[in-house]
Amino acid sequence: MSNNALQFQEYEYAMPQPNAERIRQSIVYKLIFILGIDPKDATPENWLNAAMFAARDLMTESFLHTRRAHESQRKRMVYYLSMEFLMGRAFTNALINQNLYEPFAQAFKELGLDLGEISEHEADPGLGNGGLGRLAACFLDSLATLRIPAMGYGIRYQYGMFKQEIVDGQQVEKPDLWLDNDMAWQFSRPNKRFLVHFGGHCVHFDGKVTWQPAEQISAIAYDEIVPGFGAQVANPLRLWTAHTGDLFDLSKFNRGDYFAAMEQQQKNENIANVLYPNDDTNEGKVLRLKQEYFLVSASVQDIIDRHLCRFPNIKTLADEVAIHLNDTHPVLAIPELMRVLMDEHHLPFDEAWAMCQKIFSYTNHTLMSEALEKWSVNLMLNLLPRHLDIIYKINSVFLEQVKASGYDDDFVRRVSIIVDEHDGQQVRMAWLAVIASHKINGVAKLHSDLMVSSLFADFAKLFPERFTNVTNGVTPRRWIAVANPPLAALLDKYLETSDWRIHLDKLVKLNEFSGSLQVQQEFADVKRAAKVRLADYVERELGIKISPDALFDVQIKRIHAYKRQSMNILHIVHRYFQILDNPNADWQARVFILAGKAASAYHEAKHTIRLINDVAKVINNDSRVRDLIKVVFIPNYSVSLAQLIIPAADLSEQISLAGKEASGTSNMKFALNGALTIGTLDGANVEIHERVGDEHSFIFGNTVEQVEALYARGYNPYEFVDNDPDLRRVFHAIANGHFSPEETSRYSALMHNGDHFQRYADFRAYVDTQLKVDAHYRDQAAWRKSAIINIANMGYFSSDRSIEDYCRDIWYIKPLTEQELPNNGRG
Ligand code: 26V
Repeated sequence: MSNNALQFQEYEYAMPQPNAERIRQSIVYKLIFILGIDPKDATPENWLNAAMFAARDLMTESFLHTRRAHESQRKRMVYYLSMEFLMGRAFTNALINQNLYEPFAQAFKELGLDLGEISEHEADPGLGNGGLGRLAACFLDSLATLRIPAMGYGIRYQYGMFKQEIVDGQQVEKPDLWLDNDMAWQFSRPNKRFLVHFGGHCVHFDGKVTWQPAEQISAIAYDEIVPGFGAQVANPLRLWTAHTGDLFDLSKFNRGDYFAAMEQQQKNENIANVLYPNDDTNEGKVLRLKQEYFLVSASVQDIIDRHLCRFPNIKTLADEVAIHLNDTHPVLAIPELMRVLMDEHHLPFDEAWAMCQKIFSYTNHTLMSEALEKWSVNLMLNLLPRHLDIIYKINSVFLEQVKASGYDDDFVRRVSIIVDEHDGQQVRMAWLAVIASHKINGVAKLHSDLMVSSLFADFAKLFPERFTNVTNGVTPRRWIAVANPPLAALLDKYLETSDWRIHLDKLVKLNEFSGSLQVQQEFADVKRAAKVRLADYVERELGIKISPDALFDVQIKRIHAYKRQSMNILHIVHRYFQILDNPNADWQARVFILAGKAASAYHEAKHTIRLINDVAKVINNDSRVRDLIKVVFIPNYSVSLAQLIIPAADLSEQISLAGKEASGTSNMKFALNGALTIGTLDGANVEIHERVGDEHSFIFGNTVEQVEALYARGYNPYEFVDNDPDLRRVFHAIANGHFSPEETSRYSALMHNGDHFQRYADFRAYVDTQLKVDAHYRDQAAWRKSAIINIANMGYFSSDRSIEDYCRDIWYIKPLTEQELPNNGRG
């Protein structure tokens, strides 16, 4: 029998029919023989580790089968390049996706352990900032579930997102060494090693260009297995680490300057050290540029290697490969691929360029100018001289075409990749992405429309066919099946099928039950159980007692001025004053829950966190409020915390200034878990509202057009403050130190900051709408009905639908069919 014909089932580890008994044996085996630990001494972490090894064995089978299918079927593949993947914990997700949760739970029970408790010991790898990183993780889940030939590429940062502690009400950042308790979930691939070069200069000779770099570093792969739901397919997420190994600064080493060469080695190993904890400003730091190039250089080399293993000719690359750029962060993949095609495979510019335009596509995730990446020409010249050359060439060919089409000089200047700024010439990465990609998409209808009418208006004139929309989605596996098993059970029961997990549209049948008191009661029980779980956590971790009978009003996301957490606070303070004024009115008890991290240099956002905590301290300790309001800031927001909080929410706060939130994805997760939305007409709120209807969601505030009109006539925040006595009172209380008596001017700047995101303009509509929320909640039957209708109409927001859109409209990729995949009997 040739190697190729080996069947994995021949090996004991394959466990063709995993049952609780075999799983128990496997876990104990791993504990003793892989980890070298005596069961009598094993900690929960050790047990978890052993169980993860046991689960990984089972996934490996699907993974290798998938790889064989990719190799033999030679299907076109998509590579998803992203600087961030916020995967969340892997273990429970893997068990659920492979239909192994029950036998593992049973195996643990037989060992006298509780699976739920043990799985809480897994670290949550925070390899991303927020929405963009979590979207990438949902997409990987959908790609595997839909059997799409796909692979993710990212960086295996040693330190992910910082750990947030709250000390005296303020955010303190601590390093998060998530690899410390490494669960050995990833496969290290020491043979997948590529050199990445930096610096030096270009030599032009005989019509050819060669780049003679000054430094080199190796990228080494780790593969994380991403199991699709149903145990048929598992795709790799390939994460690169930086290793200098025996490679140094070549010139210094050659000069015999050993220590200087070693010093350089130290510096280079920093490349994969830390995730930039910024999602709102582009700082233009050298290390960040190095990280971006490190990712794309290793990935492009790997993609080409993989292609040449399957196909003999580099010229067919564009037929076999799609590369997707998750925002502009991996955009250097464009000049890198051009460089490899031209300098290493000797293709002429035109041919290489035509291939690139077929291969690349790009998603824009923000219109905010602060976050748009630009790199200084000088910096690029020092670090990536050949790439700068290529970018100049791309730009000049492009601008010639634009001129030839009759556009004026001003237009030509506006679309140029290179722009003159006060601090020198800059390369606009988004421009490069648009010029090189055959498709550019926004992430919600409104955002895609604004993208075409504002940021990329000039380009939309040139290439209208390139611009499209793919509304974001979220995976129902993690956001219902893993995060909210009781809700999953309820859906199984009333939909009479479990396959809403892969056909989320099936939720629509729930509409028929929205009026049933029985279903409403069962839903209420599920919701209450989730609220009790969260209340227990809050009491245990923060020592604050909250009642599960109160309305849980939740805003959890990155802290940013445009997301307007401070407007939420304006409402809380307003409500507080109203209760003090009218203590005997029929107030609905509420618990306000907030969580989120602020970029470490973003002072306004950090002040907002402090304000939340200062307000919480005063209100939570004011006995006159009699538990009618509690305010809780939950530290260290993460995917795992989101899984705990979202199922417990009654009300989902989506209150960004219209036009600023590209999509939002927590809005979808909340609605899917039966929370009602209070939100502005921004991002995907618009599409959620379209499906859920006016009666079952609370839309308020200015529209994009009204916001624009306010800016246009010269927005004056005091006009709103002065004309609304309620707002005036709240405003002055906060600004004058009512909540910070020890430092009365603490929030003066936060309140008098020009109100760029128009909190004061939307205040009245917001607080009035909150009263409608109370009224609706008081009618519990009506509220439960609305919650069920929310769930029923979320089918569209599955990330499976988003991925199908990408495959059909952008990547032109087809899934592996059932026949193309060997079945391992666990589907
Ligand atoms: C931006 C930057 C700017 C340069 C420096 C590093 C860095 C790192 C991350 C980002 C990401 C900002 C963009 C982002 O996360 N956008 C969010 O994407 C979500 C998924 O599409 C979307 O739902 C959110 O509305 C959008 O804010």
